[in-house]
Amino acid sequence: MTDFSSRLFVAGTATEARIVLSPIFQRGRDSEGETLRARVSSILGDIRREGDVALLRYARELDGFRGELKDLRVSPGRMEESFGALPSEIRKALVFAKDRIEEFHGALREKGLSGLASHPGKGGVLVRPLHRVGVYVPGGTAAYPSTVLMTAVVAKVAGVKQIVGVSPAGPEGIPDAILAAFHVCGVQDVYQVGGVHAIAAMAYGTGTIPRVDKIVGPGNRYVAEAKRQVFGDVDIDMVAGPTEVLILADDSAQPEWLAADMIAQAEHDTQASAVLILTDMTLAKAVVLALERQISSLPRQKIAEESLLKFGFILVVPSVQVAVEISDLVAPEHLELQVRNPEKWLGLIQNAGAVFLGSEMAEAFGDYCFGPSHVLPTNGSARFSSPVSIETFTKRTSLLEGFRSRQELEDVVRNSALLARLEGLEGHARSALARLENVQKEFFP
Ligand code: HSO
Ligand code: ZN
Repeated sequence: MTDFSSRLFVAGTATEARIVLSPIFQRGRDSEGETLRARVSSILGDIRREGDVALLRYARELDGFRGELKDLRVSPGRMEESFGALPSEIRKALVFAKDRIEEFHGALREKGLSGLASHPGKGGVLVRPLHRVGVYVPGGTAAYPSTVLMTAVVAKVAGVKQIVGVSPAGPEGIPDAILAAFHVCGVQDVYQVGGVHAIAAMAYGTGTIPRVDKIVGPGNRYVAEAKRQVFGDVDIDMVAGPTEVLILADDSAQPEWLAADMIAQAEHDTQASAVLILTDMTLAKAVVLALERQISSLPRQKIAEESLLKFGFILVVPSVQVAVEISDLVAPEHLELQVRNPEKWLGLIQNAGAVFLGSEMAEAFGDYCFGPSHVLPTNGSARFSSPVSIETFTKRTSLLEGFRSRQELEDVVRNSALLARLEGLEGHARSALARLENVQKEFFP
């Protein structure tokens, strides 16, 4: 039986806690970085120069794909079949999740995030959906149908016209569950190709895969680096890192639920992190025991164990106030508030991808069915970025229209001309002045 008592720590202040938690800030920052960047850059260059020829070569070499170029595209019929082959309960669960995601984001759209928001005489902003978006779905044990829903459904609600899906082929092609999820979202253009070459194909376009306006979705370190490098030629949602949860608990929390939520995060990946911060040593000890008991029957025990032993922390602090300070330093992807009156603490929180209020609200609800996208900022990036939402799939155009009075026109003309001359741009000054004859005279005696 694994002993998790070594994961129990005490910290008096947020600064002390930061030192204890330092391993989680080091994740993914090792010496391999240079080599990885160079490898990614060379694959991107090959696809950019050679298009389909390089795409097929890399698909065969790196994904183990055996077909020809024309076989890269998955037929819509095949996706429908994959959906039909699932047990009816699971089909219903996919549709249930899709409906809830649609409802959640649809309600936000109704609140005025789209359309023309114009103030008379001031212009405003025009909001338009992106035309074509690429959804990347990782392969291997991180091939989640839920991620298809959490990106494609949101894009659809935002009004994106065309969604291109890519996912590595693997020995038997893209897993049926992923294809079924694409079918549920009504995505027609799916290609069995993954990795850096798939990102490159969507960023630059090849004969087979069309160029998209934005690439979204998680991926391994290569995919994350590829997204970082193509950014500028195409937009990206974020550079995703390993997933993480931070749970704040007071003595009202239940040790079994706390342990279950830590394990749920840790089972994702050996680099995943689960941090529990609480004010009660007795509860902390109960969680250690609950972890040991619960993990022993977990199918992904090995992964969860490795993750918890490296990046799992049960940290006892003097107050919820200190716990909140620590949370803001970590800026976690998921923050659970398993405390009394969670709303009371919400006001103090600045940095988190998603907050789960109250002990009833398991993070797993957010992964599947609650409604917001589970594609969230990781690795501390909640300090400056946001979850995937309809805003991810829209862009804004500024509008300038109309003056409310002649005085306003004169002021704008005169001050524009002054600033233009300050910059040595006489052409700009004249263009502004041309709009107002009598002001012009004043400037051109
Ligand atoms: N917790 C992951 C999402 C996920 N969980 C997918 C289960 N499937 C990152 O937010
Ligand atoms: Zn999850």
